[in-house]
Amino acid sequence: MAIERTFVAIKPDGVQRGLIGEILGRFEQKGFKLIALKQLTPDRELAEKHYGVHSERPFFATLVDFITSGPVVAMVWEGDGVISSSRKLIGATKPLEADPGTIRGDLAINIGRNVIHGSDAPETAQFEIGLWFQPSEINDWTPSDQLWRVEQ
Ligand code: DAT
Ligand code: MG
Repeated sequence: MAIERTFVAIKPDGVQRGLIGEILGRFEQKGFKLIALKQLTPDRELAEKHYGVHSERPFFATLVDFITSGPVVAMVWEGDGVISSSRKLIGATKPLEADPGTIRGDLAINIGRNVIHGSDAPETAQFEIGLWFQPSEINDWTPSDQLWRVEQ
C-alpha cells in the first residue's frame, strides 16, 4: 500500500452531538497521522463545490443547507491506504446499513445525518484537500513512534 492523504470532515450533526473526540479517536487509534485540522462553517460556494458530483440529485439543496448549517471539523489524514481504510472506518452511506463497529454504524441512524464525510478515491481526495485547505495549513511531521506504524 502507498502512503496516501485523504480528506475527512465531521459534519454539523457530529459537532452538535459532541462526537468530535470520539471520531478523531478512531482515526488516531487506527494509527493514521493527522496532518491538518480546522473548524469552520462552510459557505454555500464551498459546499456546492464539495458536493458538485451530486448537483443533479434531488437531495442536493437539502444537503448543502445541512452542511452549511454550522461548524464542520475538516481534516487531512495520512497513511498507508488511508483513503479506502477511512471509508471502511466510516461505514456505509446509509447508517442503518453500516456495520456495527463503523462510525456511522455506531453513531448514526439517518442518511441525511450521517456525521462524517470521507473522500472516496485518490482523485477526489486530492480535489477535496485542495478545496478545503491551503498548502500552508498542512503539516508534514514525523511521529516519534513512526517506526512502529509502518511495514517493516
Ligand atoms: P458518502 O457520504 O458515503 O460518500 P455519497 O457521496 O453518495 O455518500 O453522498 C453524499 C452525502 O449525500 C451522503 O453522505 C448523505 C447525502 N445523501 C446521499 N444519498 C442521499 C439520499 N438518497 N437522500 C438524502 N441524502 C443523501
Ligand atoms: Mg461521497
